[in-house]
Amino acid sequence: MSLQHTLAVQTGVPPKARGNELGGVALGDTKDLAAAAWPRQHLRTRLLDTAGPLLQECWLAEGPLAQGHSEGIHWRRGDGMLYGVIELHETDTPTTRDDSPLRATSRLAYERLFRLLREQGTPHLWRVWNYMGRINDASHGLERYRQFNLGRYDAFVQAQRDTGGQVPAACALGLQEGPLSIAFLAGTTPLVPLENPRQVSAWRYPSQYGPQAPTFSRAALAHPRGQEALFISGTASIVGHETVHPGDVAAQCRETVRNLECLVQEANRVARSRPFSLAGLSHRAYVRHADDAVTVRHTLEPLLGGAPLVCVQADVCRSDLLVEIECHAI
Ligand code: 3EB
Repeated sequence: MSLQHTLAVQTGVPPKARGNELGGVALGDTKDLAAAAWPRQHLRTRLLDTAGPLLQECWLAEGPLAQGHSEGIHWRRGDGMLYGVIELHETDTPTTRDDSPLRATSRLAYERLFRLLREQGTPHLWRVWNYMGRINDASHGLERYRQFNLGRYDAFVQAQRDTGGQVPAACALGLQEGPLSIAFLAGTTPLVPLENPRQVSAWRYPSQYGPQAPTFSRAALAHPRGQEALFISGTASIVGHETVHPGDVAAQCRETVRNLECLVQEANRVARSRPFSLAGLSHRAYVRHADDAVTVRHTLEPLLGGAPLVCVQADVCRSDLLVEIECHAI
C-alpha cells in the first residue's frame, strides 16, 4: 500500500476517476463539479494567479479500498490509513445558552471523527484541514477562530486524547461563507509530531490568543506502510508566539520560509527515509488579500527552489497575518 498525491489544475474536463482515490480536495469554483465517488472537500475560494478556476488535489492509495458514510463523514480507507471529510452547518447544531454555535459544531465534528477512527481501527490522526466561514468575526464575545479552538479542544478531552505533544499537524482557515469543513488523514501508526524551536508550541500559546490554545503540532511525520510522509502545518510569520512584520506581506513570506526551513531541519533529525528539503515539498499559500498574490509568488518562488506552489485566497486565523503556508512530501 502506498500513498501518492496528485495535483491537477483543471481547465475543462475533470480528470477521469482512477478508482484508487483515497480522498482529496477541490479548490476554487466548485459549483459545477460533477459528483465524486471519493470523499472530497470543497473549498469555495479563489485560486490566485493560476491558469484555471478549479484545482483538484487527490491522495491515491494502492490496493483494495473500503468506504462509507458515518454520521455525516464520507470516508475511504485502504490498508492502514483513512481519509474523511465532514461538513457541518452551524445552524443545524443544537446549542445551549453558554455555547456558541461554532464551538458546539466544532466539538460535534471532532467527536464524530474520533468515533469513526476508533471504529475503523485507525486511531492516529495525522493531518487535519479545517475551514470555517468568517474566521476573524466575533460573536458571543469571542472571535470565531477562538470558538473553534474551544470546541476542538472539548472533543479531544472528551475522547481522552492528548492535547499537547501527540497532536495532529493541521491548518485552520477562514472562507467567506459556508459550513465548518474538516478533512483528515489518519492511520494505524502513531505520528511523530515536530515542533519549531523558533516558535512556542501552539498548544502552549498564552491566553492573550484566546481562552483555549489551539490543538495542533507544527509538523508531523507519518508512516503509511513502507513509507514516510512529512506534513507541515499551516505556518505563518510568528516568532515565539508573536506575529512579526504586521502589514508587510513580503516580510511575512520570508519569515514564514525561515520557519519552514526550521521545521524541515527538525524533520531531518528524526526522518527514517531520506533528508527532506523545501525544494522537494509541495506548497500551498493562503493569501488574505487577493491583490497580494503577485508579491507572495515573487517572494516565495526563489526561496522554494522551484517546488510546486498553489496560491488561494483565504483568511488566516490571526487578523494581522497576511499569509500562511503549508506543505507536504511523500
Ligand atoms: C499559528 O501558527 C497560525 O488552529 O489548527 C496554523 C496551523 C494556525 C493550524 C489550527 C492554526 C492552526 O498559530 C495559525
